[in-house]
Amino acid sequence: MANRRFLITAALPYSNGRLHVGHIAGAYVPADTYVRYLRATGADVRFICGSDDNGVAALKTAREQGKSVEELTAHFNACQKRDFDGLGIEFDIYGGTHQPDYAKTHEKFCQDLFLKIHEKGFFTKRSTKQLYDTEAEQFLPDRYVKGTCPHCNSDNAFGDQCEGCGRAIDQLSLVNPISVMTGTKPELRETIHWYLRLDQLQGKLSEWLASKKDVAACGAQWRATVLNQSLGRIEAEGLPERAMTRDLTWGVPVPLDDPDAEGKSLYVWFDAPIGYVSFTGALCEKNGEGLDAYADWWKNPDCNVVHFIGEDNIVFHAITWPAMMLASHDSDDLQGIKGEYQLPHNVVSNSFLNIKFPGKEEEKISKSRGTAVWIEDYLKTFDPDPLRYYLTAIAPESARTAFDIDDFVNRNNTELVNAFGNFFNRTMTFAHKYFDGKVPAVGSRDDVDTQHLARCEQAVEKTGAELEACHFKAGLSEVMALARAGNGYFDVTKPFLSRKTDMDVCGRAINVCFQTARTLTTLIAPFLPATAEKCAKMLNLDDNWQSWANATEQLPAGHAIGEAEILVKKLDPKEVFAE
Ligand code: B3M
Ligand code: ZN
Repeated sequence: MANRRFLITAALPYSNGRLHVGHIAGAYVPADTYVRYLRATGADVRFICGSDDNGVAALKTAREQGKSVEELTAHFNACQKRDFDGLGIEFDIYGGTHQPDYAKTHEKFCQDLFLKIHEKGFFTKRSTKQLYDTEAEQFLPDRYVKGTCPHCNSDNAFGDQCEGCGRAIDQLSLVNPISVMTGTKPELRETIHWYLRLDQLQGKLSEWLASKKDVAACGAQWRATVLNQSLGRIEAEGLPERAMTRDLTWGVPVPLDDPDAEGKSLYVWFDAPIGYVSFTGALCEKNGEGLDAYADWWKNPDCNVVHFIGEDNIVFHAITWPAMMLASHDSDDLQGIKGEYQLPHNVVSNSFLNIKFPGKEEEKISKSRGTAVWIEDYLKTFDPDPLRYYLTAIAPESARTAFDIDDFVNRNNTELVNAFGNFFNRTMTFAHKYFDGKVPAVGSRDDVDTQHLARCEQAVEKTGAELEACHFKAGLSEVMALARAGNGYFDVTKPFLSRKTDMDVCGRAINVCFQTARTLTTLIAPFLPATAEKCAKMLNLDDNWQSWANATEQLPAGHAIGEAEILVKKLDPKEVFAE
């Protein structure tokens, strides 16, 4: 397992608002968990994120808030960075597609790729009709126009995507379009754009996506939702060409020496995924390896690129972005040629998270209706790990789930506190009281002991297998099952009785409890890093305690342990609901 190489990305949040629990459940907690696990196995990993600053989303919000778009995106880039830090989501770099430190490099990467695709003949320049706001005197790309979805009839459809059904939308297909700028009815005007020939790339894309159905052959477990929304969509409807330029000046300028390109930018979904690459370059530069070292990650068949996203981003990561990379290839190979962009090893997507407040029905998370739990607010009162725990335990890995505030409190108190925390607590307390703060002697282990220790070994294997497959919820439940088994072992061996009759027997049981706690510390670390740090400190472990290979390493008899600490706080429902 040593020397595996992974480039992990988490979707670039739009820098026009704060982050809520839905964002975090979708892409960030799972990505961070995966990165931590991979590192524990010895893999060489880079973890990339940053803000998605370009396009209409930020422009629109800046206009509403009376700020410059630069000011707005810088502000939210910093807020989001703080939220991630507070949750222990540790990127190697947090860039931003239009942040001062990254914009130049980003622009260069985007323009280079655009020109390469252009040179390969995968763009058609086409004159089309687009919606134009005569009052604002501008075209209305993407979210600047709102209307009724032609697919699902939702009134919440925009010129790029429907919020109701998640489908990509051609603005001309919107029923009753309205300008978001002025509320007026737009008219059609002629404009020119560059379209990516997805129709010509469709064959290769389907072949590549179909290869992802075979887990053994491709070495990655692709989720059904991702394959359905990509391969399924291609098979059902085929791929039309899509415009990759916009009538906007906020973004990456179209790099063509052509008067028709003037005043136009690259489509935000063209530039955003390239952010992953340009931020990798910036990271390499920061690390003193030089910008070009990005290619060791992106154009190297030995590196696995894995994208973590929410379900509304599937089409862009499993179709458009791979199509852009394929269109840039000189060789005909789908993948595997050194020096060319490598298609993602996996695209891991979660469904949306609903929310349920006490005494109310489950509902969608919505900023405008105020039905969100904001990370900034959460972190003012609570530790990060209870949230990481809950969001993994209820992860919407295959379908929507709900963040239920009652359930959050309840699971924290019954699972994290009563099962996990309590096991550490009783083991630690016992050793301090009766064994002078040291791990007692092994003694002569009986079947119950050896079976329990074998159970620890199995937990390491099973948790690892689940995490390899990006089954985070299942992985966490393996760890929690081991914590409960630890309590079961404690109850069955009854050191609290044997301490009065036979200290050897008592010590033997406590020794096994310490070995279990040692294993649990490594296993919980990818999920709950702050809690695991506390465990490691209590057990007084040496520096490489996170290594997966050492998870069942035995703590020697006589090993001095640290102070007992409260691992997880009980949450008082009254206090939580007051928030
Ligand atoms: N900015 C996030 C979203 O749809 C979008 C992701 C870009 S990833 C390249 O909320
Ligand atoms: Zn719809």
